[in-house]
Amino acid sequence: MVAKDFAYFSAALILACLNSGCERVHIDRFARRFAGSSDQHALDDYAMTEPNLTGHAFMARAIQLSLENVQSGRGGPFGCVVVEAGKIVAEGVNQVTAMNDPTAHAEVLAIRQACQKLRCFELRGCDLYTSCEPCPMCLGAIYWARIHKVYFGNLAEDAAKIGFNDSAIYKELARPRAQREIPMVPMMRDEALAAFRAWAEKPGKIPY
Ligand code: AZG
Ligand code: ZN
Repeated sequence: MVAKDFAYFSAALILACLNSGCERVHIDRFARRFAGSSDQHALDDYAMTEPNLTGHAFMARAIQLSLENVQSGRGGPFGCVVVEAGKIVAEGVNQVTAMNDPTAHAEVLAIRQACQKLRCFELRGCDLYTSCEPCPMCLGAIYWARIHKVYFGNLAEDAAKIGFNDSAIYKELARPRAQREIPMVPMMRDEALAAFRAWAEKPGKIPY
């Protein structure tokens, strides 16, 4: 009987805590339970209610990389880090001019490095911190890599103000194909479909 009363009392207390005032207690327990685990969603729920100080350190590193890249004369003012389980697994800076590669954006290089390091073609569970909102190319890479969450510093509009095309390309994507600045011309679809049919029917392929 005493044990039963105690159980009722505990249940009432927990419910009262969850319903009002004691959300922090619940969240702290929640966060501790998942700390160090790979359950990124649980940690994110926590991050939404508490200032994420480690997140600020990761963004500070991305911004530092962007500034150093300008000072060293290596490339554009962009830096990026990929984070897995609270640790930086890869860093990237813009190297378009240094590498003669228009795709050598900070985010693409950081994603490539992270994939090599983790020996995986996906970065599920990883977060990406970039000193500037990703351009459409990098956003595509981020989606293909299955990055979990993106944090960004400057806006694409800020990049536009100093001469980078990021937001102009976003606007292009919103236009119908035929009205884009670079003409997009469909051709030989039937022939091109052969490889797609072969892929669709291929047994044992590695889907991605
Ligand atoms: C860029 N925008 C971002 N976000 N990152 C880079 O590396 C870039 N280079 N040019 N625009
Ligand atoms: Zn980019």
